Order: sequence, then structure tokens, then C-alpha cells
Amino acid sequence: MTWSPFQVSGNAEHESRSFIPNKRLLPMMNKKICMVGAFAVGKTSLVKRYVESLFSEKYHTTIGVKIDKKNLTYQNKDVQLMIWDIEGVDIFTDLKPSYLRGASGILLVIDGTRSKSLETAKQVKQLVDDNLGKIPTLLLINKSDLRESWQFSEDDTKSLAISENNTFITSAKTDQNVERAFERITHLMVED
Ligand SMILES: Nc1nc2c(ncn2[C@@H]2O[C@H](COP(=O)(O)OP(=O)(O)OP(=O)(O)O)[C@@H](O)[C@H]2O)c(=O)[nH]1
Ligand SMILES: [Mg+2]
Repeated sequence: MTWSPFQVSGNAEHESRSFIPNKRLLPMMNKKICMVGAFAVGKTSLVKRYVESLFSEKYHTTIGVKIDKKNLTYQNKDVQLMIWDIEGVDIFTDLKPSYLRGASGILLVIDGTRSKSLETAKQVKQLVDDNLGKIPTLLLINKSDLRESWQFSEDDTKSLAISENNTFITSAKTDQNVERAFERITHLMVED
């Protein structure tokens, strides 16, 4: 078994039932993560996979924002992730800067099967940079299970200026790299 600094302890609701006040020496850290990108790239599916270990082929577009919580322990620090799953950008919907307020980390999601989602990601990244400055940001190239239908290569994503260390090829369907991506953003946010 490989060593990991993480211990995942389920979602906040489950955690609160077994909470023992005296056990905690340090206050819990709260970190807000925003899932952003074009519509239908898989933002909701990635959160559902990470928080509930579930996947569905059905598409229910997100209206506004949905917030999920996940508790974990990172290097003996209790961390509560507040995951803001924000409605996708399309011709009718821009990313609302107010949703970004207070974020400590960004997961920018694109869909490998739709090159338009990369174009949208460039605009979204610009808006995030303008509003939040430099904060930990990962690029998730999602739907790796459909790789034969991908419309662009990893090289094409270089214009987003997100390093290789912070780029993950994911699949909410097969669970590829989903946990690793959330662990990486947690590491960056806690060490920040
Ligand atoms: N094959 C495959 N399908 C996926 C994957 N992730 C999401 N999907 C599908 O893509 C569609 C859209 O997924 P959502 O998670 O709702 O996408 P979203 O980005 O939250 O969409 P909006 O809320 O409209 O912005 C759904 O039909 C999902 O089942 C994946 O990794 N692989
Ligand atoms: Mg959604």
C-alpha cells in the first residue's frame, strides 16, 4: 500500500453525527472549491463521483449552484471541502463572479470530446484570474473513457497556462483520477 497524507471520512452529514468535540486539537479548516467550465463537461458528475461514488448517464443541467461538503484529514489537519458545483457556461449563461467569492481553489473542467469546451475554458479562466488573482487551479480534461472521440490533444490546452502537475485526465464514469484531482487541489489549498 502506498503512503498517502489523506484520510477521507465521508461527507459532512455523516461526520457531524460522530463528532467528538474534545478530540479536536485544531479547528477544522474550511476550503471552498469552485467547479467551473462549459455546460455538460461533467462538473456535476465529477462531484457526484467524488462525494457519493456514483455515476449516471442522465444529464440534468445545473441551474445556479449546488454545494456539497466532504470532510477529510490532510497531514493531521481536519479539512472540510465546500464544493461549489456552478452552472455551466453556454450562450445563455455567463459565469457569475459572485459565485467565486471566497474560493480557495478552482477545478476548471473541459470535455475532451468537445473542442468548444476548451475555448469556453479560456474565457472562464480569464474571468477567474480577473476576480481571484492567482489561486490554486487545476485543469480536468474529462470523459477519458471516450478518448477515441477526443477533438484535441493535451498540447492544445497549453494556452490555459496550467502546469502539467495540475492537469488531470479524468473520467467521472470510470473514476479515473477523480480522487487524485481532489487530493491535489486540497494539497495546494492547505499548503498555500
Ligand atoms: N462518458 C462519460 N460521460 C460523462 C462523464 N462525465 C459526465 N458525463 C456525462 O455528460 C453529461 C453531462 O454531465 P454533467 O455532470 O451533468 O455536466 P455538467 O458540466 O455538470 O453540466 P451543466 O450543469 O449543464 O454545466 C451527462 O450525460 C453525464 O453522464 C465521463 O467522464 N464520461
Ligand atoms: Mg452540472
